[in-house]
Amino acid sequence: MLNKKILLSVLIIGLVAAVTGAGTWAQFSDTEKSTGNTLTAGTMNLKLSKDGTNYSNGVSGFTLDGLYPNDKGNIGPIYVKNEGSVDGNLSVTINETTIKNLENSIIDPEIQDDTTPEIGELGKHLTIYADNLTIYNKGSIYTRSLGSLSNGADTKIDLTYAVDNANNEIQTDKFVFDLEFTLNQALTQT
Ligand SMILES: [Ca+2]
Ligand SMILES: [Ca+2]
Ligand SMILES: [Ca+2]
Repeated sequence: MLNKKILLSVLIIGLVAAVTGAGTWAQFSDTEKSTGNTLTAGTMNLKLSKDGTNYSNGVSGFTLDGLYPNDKGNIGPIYVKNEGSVDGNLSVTINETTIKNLENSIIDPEIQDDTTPEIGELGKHLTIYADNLTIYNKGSIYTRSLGSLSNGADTKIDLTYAVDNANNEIQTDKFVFDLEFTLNQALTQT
């Protein structure tokens, strides 16, 4: 019995000695570095073009003349490009503060139907589409998603219009507006 206790004590002492003595043992070692790690934020830069080649930060609008009741047609194409490094989602709307309904003087045929010389009526009878999605309809504005635009990608948006069954009150009237395209970072990057 005594021998067993002595043997156990010797084993424990030996184990403690082995553990505490480990740090003092010599061993090889080597360290190397990966230097200058740098993380840089990307870019998101939407650009527009009217011909698909000369992209810039915004373009001048289109000018159409000669609209008439029940008329419809093309306003023009706008090319949009994501020149950034980050994927985005494109949307378009009309900036409400830029809308002008100009009377442009009441001419003789208008007199019978138009009693408001300060405001034009064309906007009340007009619908505007971007890729066949309504973005303006007789005074109401809509923001429309035009899909994803990955980094470096471009696409063409067709702008069209339609005039309803208006009467003489729209003659010579002008409807002026700014289009606003917005590119928002996509939640999932490819
Ligand atoms: Ca007029
Ligand atoms: Ca008027
Ligand atoms: Ca008018």
